[in-house]
Amino acid sequence: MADRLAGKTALVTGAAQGIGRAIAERLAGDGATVIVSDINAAGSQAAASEIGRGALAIAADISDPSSVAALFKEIETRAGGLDILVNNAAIVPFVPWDEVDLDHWRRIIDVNLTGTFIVTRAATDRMRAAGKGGRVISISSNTFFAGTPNMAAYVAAKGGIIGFMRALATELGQHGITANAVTPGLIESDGVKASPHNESFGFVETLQAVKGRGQPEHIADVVSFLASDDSRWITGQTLNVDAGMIRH
Ligand code: NAD
Ligand code: 4PL
Repeated sequence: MADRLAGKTALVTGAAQGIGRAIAERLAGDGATVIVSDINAAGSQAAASEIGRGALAIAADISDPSSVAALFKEIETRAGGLDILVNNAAIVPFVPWDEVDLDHWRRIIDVNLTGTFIVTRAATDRMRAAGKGGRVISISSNTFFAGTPNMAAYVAAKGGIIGFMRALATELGQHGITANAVTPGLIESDGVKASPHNESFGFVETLQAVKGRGQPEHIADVVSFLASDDSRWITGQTLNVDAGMIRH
């Protein structure tokens, strides 16, 4: 499937590490010009230079409208148009319900859900203006189906993303733009490895139909398909990628 994305430009948010980084690497391998964006400027620079293949690093905070406006200005100057948006950036918290206060709730909704809106607003406006269709792929989570503990605000934001992609698909289908959500199960990303979630792999594996530890590449391979022309008849959908932990 080499070069299935030749001639396309893709923006991946939260791509300095973890799942976003693996997605950026996979889309670059598919021939896309990839914009590696992250709030961590040094990390996005390092990831882009390691990925090579013309990948560009542009730092941005998805929750800050002026930062996102600057990101899209840079994309226009350095890459031209945008064909594929992968909304991956998010905070992955571990906060028991008794510690979920309003500040935490607002922060998680602001970054994980409203940040996804801010980037998607700018990206789809440009896709429409270019008149060449497009792909929006948003990384949700199977915690929305499982009701996983210690992340109530996160689970709510991830459900919001699924609803957002459904509505966006309805409104933008007429412009040849598809919008889908992907719901990974537990993945051994940089962020998870450094958090209490790292203790959950044993239990989660007992729930999986296919055994093993979820890796960022398991998600990147599916995002590659959803970014490609092969997925043109799929929109408004939620694709669960969790080794069969959830069956629905
Ligand atoms: P990670 O913490 O390893 O990486 C997340 C990246 O997002 C980091 O580089 C971080 O700097 C960046 N980021 C955070 N806030 C940002 C902001 N405001 N603006 C721009 N960038 C920002 O996380 P990960 O595990 O690779 O998760 C990636 C995505 O996958 C997230 O949407 C997460 O919710 C989702 N997900 C992860 C898992 C898992 O088990 N790892 C499971 C399901 C879904
Ligand atoms: C099953 O999205 O999907 C822990 C942490 N366990 O972030 C997730 C599962 C976590 C998940 C997630």
